[in-house]
Amino acid sequence: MFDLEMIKAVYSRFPERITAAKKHLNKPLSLTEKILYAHLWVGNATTVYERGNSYVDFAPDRVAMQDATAQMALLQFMQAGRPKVAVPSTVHCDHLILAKDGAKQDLATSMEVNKEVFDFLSSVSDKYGIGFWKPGAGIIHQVVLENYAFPGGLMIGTDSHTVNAGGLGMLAIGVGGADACDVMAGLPWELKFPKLIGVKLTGKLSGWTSSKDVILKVAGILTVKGGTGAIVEYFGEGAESLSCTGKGTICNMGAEIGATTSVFGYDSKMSDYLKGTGRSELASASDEIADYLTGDKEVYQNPEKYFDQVIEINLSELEPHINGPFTPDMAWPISQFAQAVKDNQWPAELEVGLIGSCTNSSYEDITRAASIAKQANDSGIKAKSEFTITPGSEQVRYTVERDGYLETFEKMGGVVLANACGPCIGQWARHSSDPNRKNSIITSFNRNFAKRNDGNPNTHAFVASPEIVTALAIAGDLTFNPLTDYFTNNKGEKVKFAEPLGIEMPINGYAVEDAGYQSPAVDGSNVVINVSPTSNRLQLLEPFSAWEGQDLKGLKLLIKAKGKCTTDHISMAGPWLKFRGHLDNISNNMLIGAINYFNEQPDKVKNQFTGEYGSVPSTQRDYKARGIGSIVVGDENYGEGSSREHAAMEPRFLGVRVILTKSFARIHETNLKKQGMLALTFADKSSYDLIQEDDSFNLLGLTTFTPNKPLRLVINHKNGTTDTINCNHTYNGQQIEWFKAGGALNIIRKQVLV
Ligand code: MIC
Ligand code: SF4
Repeated sequence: MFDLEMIKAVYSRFPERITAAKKHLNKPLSLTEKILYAHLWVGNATTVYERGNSYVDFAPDRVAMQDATAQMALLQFMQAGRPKVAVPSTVHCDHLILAKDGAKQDLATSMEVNKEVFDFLSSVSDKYGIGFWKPGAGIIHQVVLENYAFPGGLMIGTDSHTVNAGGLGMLAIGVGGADACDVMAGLPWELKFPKLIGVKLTGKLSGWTSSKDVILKVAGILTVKGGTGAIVEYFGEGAESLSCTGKGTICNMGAEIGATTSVFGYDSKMSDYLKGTGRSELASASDEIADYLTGDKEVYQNPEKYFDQVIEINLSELEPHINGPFTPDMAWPISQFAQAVKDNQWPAELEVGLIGSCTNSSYEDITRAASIAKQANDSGIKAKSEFTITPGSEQVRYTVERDGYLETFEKMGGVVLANACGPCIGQWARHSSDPNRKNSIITSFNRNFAKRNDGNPNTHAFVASPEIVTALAIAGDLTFNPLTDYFTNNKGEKVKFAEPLGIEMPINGYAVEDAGYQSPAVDGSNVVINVSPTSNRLQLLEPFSAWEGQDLKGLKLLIKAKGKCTTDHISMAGPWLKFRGHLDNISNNMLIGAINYFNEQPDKVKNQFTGEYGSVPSTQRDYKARGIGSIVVGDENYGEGSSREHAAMEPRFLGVRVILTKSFARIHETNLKKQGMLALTFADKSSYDLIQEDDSFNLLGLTTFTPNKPLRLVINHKNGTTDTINCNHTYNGQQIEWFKAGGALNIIRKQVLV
């Protein structure tokens, strides 16, 4: 399945390109720089790229897509007019799978409900030469780690947690479907040359502390936007002591700090993992160029000199952490957590513990959590909370079942769910009497935004390592600290948990009967792709219209969003996932989670023509019908979270012209540009306060739209006064062309036609 020849070809370029880059820059290089310079589209570096400023074209080695985003990516690719994908690509069916009764039943139901979409993805994959991982095969990032990730590689994926592959020394970056479409069409992929954050790990993990705690701690330090525009590179003796899958966990959740990606240098743990997952030849190939697959010694010895920011964490002193609720960066060392629960009056009763997901379902994670579950079983007690396990891949599931660990969880009262995203993405049919009840859950997943897991805004979701989740689920109590507190066994005795014990990789090796892979047709030209015009799940795309060539006048305010506005607020997942291939239908969820600044309510905005309050999508549809464009105003880090480009395509489709915010999350900003939208920021953040509910706007300067030159926005208030402000943008020349053409895809299409 994995393409050793391709990887060897990539490796053969490393020595020359990296040596040339070092000479060019006249300094030692971090791993991040090595990988980037080895993947420049133009070959050797021709200028000095300014970190955080220069847009650079790269040539990624692979593309990975998951079912919920692949639909839009592939609908766009179908318009690009190419017979086959230009780089190895895969599709993974994982997000559309329900979590309700248990793996077997849920998988069967999901295959039936989503048949049309899975058939579409399978036939498009077949036609265009894309590897297809069937429902049940596993979660994209775990499958990629086991099969495709390689040290020194550059990959893009249509999911923000693509970054997981950094655990195997790869620069793996989450993007929107339009970016994936370009790369599959054989075009370069553009990224602003990142800033570099170095994280030096000293000491060694022990006891209850695990890799998850490293990233929970880092999230607390950097916050959800601290990594924006940067790649985080981990190094130091502590890094070398972490298992490869543990490194994957750290990189995976690095998406939560907004980092472009995170990476570890190639080491013996990675080599062991490659060998353990049937890739010994790749391990030897990596060994041969090992020096090029990690940062230079001088860089790691004097990190302050070479990184833009350096963080140091001593693993020997690191405490287990619990992060949340409602945001992944609210970090609590476990010793302070019980007090925080009390002080904030979070519900102390723990209703559900959920382990697994793309970030924490390795053999090591499962064995560590199972060592805790076993202690409950040995004490004759069951978990007080509900408890679920989502394995990351069929290979992991099969192996842990063979080795008896799933049975351990089941004995404790756990339910094994399908190898899929399930509850992590709101595909969770939670058994609850009241969908608005205030309650607490804890997961080993990544994200805990309001409503994410079960759609209930009052579910307080916390994030911790699988072993901490397991212990708390057994106690049924959020304030339980397994390091110091006692639980009661079936004899009424007070007992303390022994520390978790894990096994990095299965002693008898990984095994699987049917991994769930389908290879594409050798010649796909005869494969026909059917999309029914009456389908409510899939809709072929119509090109967006080009810019009208003039300034935008008379725009209305659609919504001024207050506070956190993640992609989950802009285009909610859960029940809406089913419309990810149907732009018109999914547009009915546009911004329904965003809080209206003027009334503090979601999905209730004023229609400036009728004066009535209605839902955001219906109000915007009314503006569209009247031929009036609009503006969405946002706060800081607008669009954080997912890579889903629906959050950009929906406003584009419904006629919003400008998104004006205090700041953007990277992937979302690019997605907006790709779709021909204007993503602008307040030159002076306090101008956010000038925006009033009945405002109309004129956006000026578009006829001379140039890089680094602000645009002017005239704000006409209802009382007849006006304010004029500067709006910054980060469009380069190429991106301005996207805007003018009405979207990047219109340009590709034109190139194909000539
Ligand atoms: C997520 O974790 O939010 C998702 C669901 O995996 C998304 C992708 C999506 O919205 O389909 C992501 O992280 O990019
Ligand atoms: Fe799936 Fe959750 Fe991982 Fe996203 S974070 S890929 S929804 S398991």
